[in-house]
Amino acid sequence: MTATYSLSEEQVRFYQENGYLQLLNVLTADELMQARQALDEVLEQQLDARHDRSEDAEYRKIFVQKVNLWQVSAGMRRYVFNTRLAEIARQLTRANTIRLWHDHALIKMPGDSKASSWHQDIPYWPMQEDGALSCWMALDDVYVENGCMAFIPKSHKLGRLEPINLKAPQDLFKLVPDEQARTLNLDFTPRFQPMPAGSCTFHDGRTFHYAGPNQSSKPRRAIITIYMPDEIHYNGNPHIVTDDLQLTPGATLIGERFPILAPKPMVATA
Ligand SMILES: O=C(O)CCC(=O)C(=O)O
Repeated sequence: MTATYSLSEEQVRFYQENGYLQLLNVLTADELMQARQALDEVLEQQLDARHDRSEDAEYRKIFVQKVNLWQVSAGMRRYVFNTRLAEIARQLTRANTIRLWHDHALIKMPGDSKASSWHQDIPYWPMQEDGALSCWMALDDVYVENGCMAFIPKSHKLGRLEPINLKAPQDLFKLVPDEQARTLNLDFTPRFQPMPAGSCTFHDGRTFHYAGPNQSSKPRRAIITIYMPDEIHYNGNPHIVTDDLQLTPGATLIGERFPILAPKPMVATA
């Protein structure tokens, strides 16, 4: 997984302006097959509470969520350490270095499926700075009816709002100050992101996003890799990924639990 993905300056600008970007067919057919296989194998395993967030039946209607699978599966580690994806994250954020925050698999099961309500990610992450971003990789073809992602362009410019309770949805849009919406000229029409398997979207942790219920007859599988640009500091809030680390507020999120996935490129010297 080393070949680079050629990103245009226009795509980088689109991401910076709108807070998300869709990229089609980023994985090769082999990489897609390996990622599906790795995920399906890990779903057979009994995972402890540090890796399994789907113990609650109501939550499972939204999605089955498994966290930091790179730590429990060689195949998932190969996927998460994909330098091509991390390098895209580095370019989109214009960062020097990209580190892993965590990965998670979100599987929307068919049947009694619920929407992933409109939310931002950053309010749930214990980070002092903004800028962390997600790569949402479709392992199945996704479309509106099985729960593809949707975004609100430019909503990242609103900054951090209050965290929404995903199980008892509040209306995220009610939290938006009218004046800010006017100043930013926000258009709240959702931009749905249907795409074939092996394609992905990147979104900033502040961008409003949503996925509808899975109304198809098959699971909708996605692997999300969350990247941190440059130095991000711990803000002291609880989180499944940091709870066992006894970090002090202000600590930099570095070290083997937050590995560098895209290093600062070497500058050629004369
Ligand atoms: O996949 C979903 O249903 C929601 C994804 C999401 O909220 C995220 O990747 O932050």
